[in-house]
Amino acid sequence: MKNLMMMALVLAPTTAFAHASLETKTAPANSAYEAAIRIGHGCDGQPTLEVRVELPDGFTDAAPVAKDGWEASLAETASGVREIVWQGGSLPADAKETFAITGRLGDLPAGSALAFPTRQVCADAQIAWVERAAPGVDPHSLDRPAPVLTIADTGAVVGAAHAGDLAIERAWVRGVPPGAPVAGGYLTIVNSGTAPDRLLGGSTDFAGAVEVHEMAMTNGMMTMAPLPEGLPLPPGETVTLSPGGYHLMFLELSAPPKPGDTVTVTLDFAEAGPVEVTMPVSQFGAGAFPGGDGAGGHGHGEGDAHGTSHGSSH
Ligand SMILES: [Cu+2]
Repeated sequence: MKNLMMMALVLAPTTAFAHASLETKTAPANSAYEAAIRIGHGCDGQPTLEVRVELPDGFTDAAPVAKDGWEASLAETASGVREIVWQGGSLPADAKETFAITGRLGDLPAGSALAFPTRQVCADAQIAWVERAAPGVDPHSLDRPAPVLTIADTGAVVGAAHAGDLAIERAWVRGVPPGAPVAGGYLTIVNSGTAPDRLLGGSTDFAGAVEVHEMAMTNGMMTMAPLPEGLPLPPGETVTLSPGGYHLMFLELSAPPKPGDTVTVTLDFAEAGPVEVTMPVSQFGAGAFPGGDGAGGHGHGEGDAHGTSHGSSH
């Protein structure tokens, strides 16, 4: 490792380039998190052939997001540092791409910082994005800063709630135009307990009814139907309601949710009971959580015709 560092010091150009950085730089503790690291350039004009990202303490269940043309693996260095390694691909020196790792953030204090030291390996050069700012030092003054995630103040996070062993994350409502008859809601539910629960539905003051729906292909047509028994939440599992899949259906809208607003929804669980969640309202047709951490902006969009298909089916 010492040799690698020496090479980096000798060969890294001193010009300021786009730094390797996280797409989502803040996230709440005790939540799912995708560390998507954007690589902005090669090593001194050479294509990047390998990317290694160290996994910080407090970030668990780490798994690489599959990436075309690359093979990813979890490795452990001799000193016990765990890292995700992408190999086998070649990223041109002038290309920008994202290498992502899914995982979970532990019970970390708000304001704490998790570094994801990142190394780009080229044919005969390397860049080590591993520098950490000392207290009182502006991180922008560093030549090769490590990508850093800051743990958000959970009191300020919309779209999240806890109830017993259930954690609700990234809950949002898709904005609809005035006059729309229905709207969809989406969220992730983590059941970290040992007993099953079920999401039965809910209530809110902007809709006459809140149901849990399932979407399915029937004879080549996308259809949806309420789940009469509710949505099962097996112990130890994470269940996601997302556009094109399970969703909350807000019916009989009295005030269609407007983009940029937040709405309060009480979710009804068979075991955990009622749980109130404040949900941000996205733009029309959005495919992912719009909340304040900038998530969803890197190619995971999953547009569907849900909004329009609902108009006629309800
Ligand atoms: Cu529906």
